[in-house]
Amino acid sequence: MERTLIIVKPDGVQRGLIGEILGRFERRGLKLAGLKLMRIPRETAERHYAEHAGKPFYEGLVSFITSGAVAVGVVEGLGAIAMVRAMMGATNPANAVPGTIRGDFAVTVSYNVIHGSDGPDSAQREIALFFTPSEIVEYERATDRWGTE
Ligand code: D4T
Repeated sequence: MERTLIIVKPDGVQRGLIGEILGRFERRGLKLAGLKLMRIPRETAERHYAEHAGKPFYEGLVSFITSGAVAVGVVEGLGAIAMVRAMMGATNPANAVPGTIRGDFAVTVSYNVIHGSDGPDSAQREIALFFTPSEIVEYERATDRWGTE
């Protein structure tokens, strides 16, 4: 089992896409292990995007992600990290294939609707940044055995 962090960014929340996006993960068979609506504090955003510090788009990125409400989730499942990335589509929505979240709902890289961790290390780091251990919920769904080997 893997866990990954997703953020429905302020543009996705403003456009009423929280349910659509979370619904895609649920319908795929992935499980929500954590979920919250929040306004990200600037310090948390800076830590989240630390790898981009100094890049030309960094300031805009931090002010955008802190500009409004976001929905933050922990998504769990077999191969969840790569699966969520594939479902998100390319970072630049111009290159995102139709059927992906960005390919269906986004046009520009600055407003690309969703974030998802890009690997096991970033997933672990990002989940710890947004969720305390007690906010991650371990539970069984009656349907879990229909989607696992
Ligand atoms: P996130 O981190 O939001 O899931 O996006 P990705 O993992 O797909 O892409 P990323 O880390 O390379 O970029 C982080 C974030 O910065 C915005 N961005 C990126 C931007 O505004 N201009 C740019 O030129 C790039 C490369 C979009 C996503």
